[in-house]
Amino acid sequence: MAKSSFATQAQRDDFSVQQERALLVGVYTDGRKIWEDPLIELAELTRSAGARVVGRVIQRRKSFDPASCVGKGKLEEIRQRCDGYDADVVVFDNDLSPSQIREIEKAVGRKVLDRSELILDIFASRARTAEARLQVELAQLEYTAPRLRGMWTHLERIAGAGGGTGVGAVGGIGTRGPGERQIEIDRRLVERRISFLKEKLREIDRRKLREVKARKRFFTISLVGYTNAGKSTLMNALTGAGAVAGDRLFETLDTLTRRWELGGGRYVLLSDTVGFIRELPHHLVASFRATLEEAIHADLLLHVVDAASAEAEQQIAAVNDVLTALGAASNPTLLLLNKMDALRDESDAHVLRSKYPDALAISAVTRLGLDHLADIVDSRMRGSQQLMRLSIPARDGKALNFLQRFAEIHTQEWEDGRAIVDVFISPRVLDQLHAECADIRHLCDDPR
Ligand SMILES: Nc1nc2c(ncn2[C@@H]2O[C@H](COP(=O)(O)OP(=O)(O)OP(=O)(O)O)[C@@H](O)[C@H]2O)c(=O)[nH]1
Ligand SMILES: [Mg+2]
Repeated sequence: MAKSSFATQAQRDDFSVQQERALLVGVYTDGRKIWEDPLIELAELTRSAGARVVGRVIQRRKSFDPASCVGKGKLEEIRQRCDGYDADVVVFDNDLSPSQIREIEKAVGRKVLDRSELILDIFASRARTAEARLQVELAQLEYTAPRLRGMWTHLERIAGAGGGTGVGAVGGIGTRGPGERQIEIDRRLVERRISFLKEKLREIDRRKLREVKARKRFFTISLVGYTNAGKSTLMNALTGAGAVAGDRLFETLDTLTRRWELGGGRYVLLSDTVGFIRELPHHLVASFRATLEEAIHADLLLHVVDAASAEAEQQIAAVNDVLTALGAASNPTLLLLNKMDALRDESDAHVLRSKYPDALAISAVTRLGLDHLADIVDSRMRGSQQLMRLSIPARDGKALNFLQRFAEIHTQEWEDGRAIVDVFISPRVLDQLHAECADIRHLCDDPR
């Protein structure tokens, strides 16, 4: 984007920061807990969005300035630094209101983005499937629409075409500041588009739930964790899935489910999904609910941690916050301290291990600890199974086949046209069996 001496509305309409020179600004009040270098993560996010970080400004204040977040003096300093560094865009670590953004843009003469807009920009550039695109567009409309003025031309076009689903739909739009009447038209077009997207996503949600339910006969496991913790790398190491892994934040946006063979013919279904981040914009959490549905319904969550990161503990806490927001905080979870091969200092691992004694140390790259992980998962799965004796009509091949696939048959005998089966079976699979085959008799628990 060409740099100009002051920010016009046209600049605000483009939320991409590709290849731009970015100045980062963090404003922190006394009350807020500050990490060692509070801008490390914002720098990572900016880099992941394709921009170059050219400078940083940090301000500690008693409270945020309601008009422009930072004070007047600091605004002038930011402007000077932008000139000095030849910056195109100023990225704030804080969430800003639309009027704050306008104030700051006026003062510094550059496009200003806040942290949520930056994350949305990254999501938009990564969205590949139709579902992820719809989810990102909805989040963008809900978050950025109040921050835009000149989006109506574009929306009119997509509304007229029956509603396209292109991401970036919100970017690259008209150039003028509309009057009051136009703003009213904008608002209605945005609302119409939002309800269209919501209805589409509800459809997807219903389909997802059906899929998740259909998998209920299997033991299901979801990988969750901070972005860049190594979930996709672990997924590949365990299942050979070919999930895209890379050293960028939010590499994965869609859920991928694969069979993970545990040995002895037993397997579970493993899902890899979108990574979490501290203060994940809540519009994104809401929009990505369908994608995260897998995590909510899994029998076991594997919480993958980048143990080599200096912020490992804060990241664990951030992931737990998102799980709580999704209603999955009490799901059975196993903590995995990943990247053990990359530790800078053995004592870091020692601190983490003593804080989380139940965690398992692994490396998705060197495969350290992965056999042990499979053993633990196998015993968790078996732990949910109980031994019982069932009687099934001998001619009901479907029921016997079902048992062979989803439970573990211990012994099987034939008696008066019925199969008497001692079987290790989970309560869920038993429910399923009852639902599918009418004439199942439960003879006794643990016949040993
Ligand atoms: N040294 C080392 N690097 C690892 C390990 N596991 C993953 N990585 C690296 O960490 C980076 C991120 O890995 P991903 O698997 O893409 O991480 P992710 O959790 O799927 O990230 P998102 O999809 O962005 O949420 C990649 O560069 C991997 O090569 C490990 O055990 N050791
Ligand atoms: Mg990934």
